[in-house]
Amino acid sequence: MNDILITKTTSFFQETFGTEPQKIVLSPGRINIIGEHIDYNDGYVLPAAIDRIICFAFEKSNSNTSRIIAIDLDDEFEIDVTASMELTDNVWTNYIRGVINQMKINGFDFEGFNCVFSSNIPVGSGLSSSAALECGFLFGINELFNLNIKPIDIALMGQKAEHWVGINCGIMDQFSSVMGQENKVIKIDCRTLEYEYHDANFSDYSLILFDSNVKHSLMTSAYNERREQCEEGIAIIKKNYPKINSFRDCTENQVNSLKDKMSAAVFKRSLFVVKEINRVVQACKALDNGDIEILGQLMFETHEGLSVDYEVSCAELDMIVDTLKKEDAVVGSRLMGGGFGGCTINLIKKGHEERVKNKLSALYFDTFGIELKIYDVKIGNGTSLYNNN
Ligand code: GAF
Repeated sequence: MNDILITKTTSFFQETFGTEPQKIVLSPGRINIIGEHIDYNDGYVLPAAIDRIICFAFEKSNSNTSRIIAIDLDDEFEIDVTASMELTDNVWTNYIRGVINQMKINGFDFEGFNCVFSSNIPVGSGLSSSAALECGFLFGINELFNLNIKPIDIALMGQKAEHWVGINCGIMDQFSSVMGQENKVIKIDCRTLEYEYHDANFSDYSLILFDSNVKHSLMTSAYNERREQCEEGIAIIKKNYPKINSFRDCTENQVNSLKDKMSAAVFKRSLFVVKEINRVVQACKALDNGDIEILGQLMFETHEGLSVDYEVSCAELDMIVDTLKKEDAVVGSRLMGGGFGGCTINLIKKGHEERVKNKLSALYFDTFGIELKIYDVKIGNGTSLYNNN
């Protein structure tokens, strides 16, 4: 699949500019095993890069003008890299503008370029195509102009670009897109940015994504609101327990003791975060020990928390998880990413995948009149240069 994408992108580049690309970059989407809405709460997350990517082809344009072409959208724009960056109505271009803006703010100097890109990461499915776009683009400019930007700074600038576009996201998506390793999940400490790789060995279970194929428009505003509610929650906790600095140092009992001091929403969000941080720690141990049943159980609990306490699920995602919970062959399932649509991540006993897929697809279509999409993903490497010689 990726070979076809690389050929398509490079051929398009050659036909458009009449030259060979000077750099080709592959930038992956991500999954998250567990630890949702935890990155901006200074906790731990357990994501991984996947084998679905955006492919970019770059060359220097030898002027200040840059031309950027999104093949799949049949759209393009030109930009003067020395001009100041403004948000526009054409959303995809804002991610590029946001990255250029960040690079300039951080003092990185570069000239004009031509860039063509194409993707096989589904958009709006919770697989973080936006982080792949930001980080892959930034990685390419870094390589093209030898700017010596460290991988972690690529991730951090990508995150800032996303903030500029309007979502106050945490670091998980950009970090995993840049730092991913084949067959490894990354346990990231989002407070210190320390990280460790763990084998992504799910033993007798296959990792499968079910895409609800819905995207409820609330996402941006609700995401930012959740973040604000968590900030309010931790502020109340700190005030009452001065030794506590973040949710990870807090117990469920301590949150419960502050129920009367918090609004109902802030209380529920805070409780979810404390529980979810503990689940990530347990899940990582379970993965290391090959206890996939325990890992799966924790995933079901995460979904329940995201649905009831964090309120970022929707009827379609709840239906998928509720249906799969009744299947003996499904050991774990939960919504993945920001929520309000997109994918569930599921662990299905090997040999039962096709049966479960067929049954769920039929039921999902009967219930919502919507086609369920299915992705068998593999855990892949982070953003990298592709050598076309
Ligand atoms: C989105 C955000 F971009 C991430 O930072 C993360 O908060 C995630 O939602 C929820 O875990 O993907």
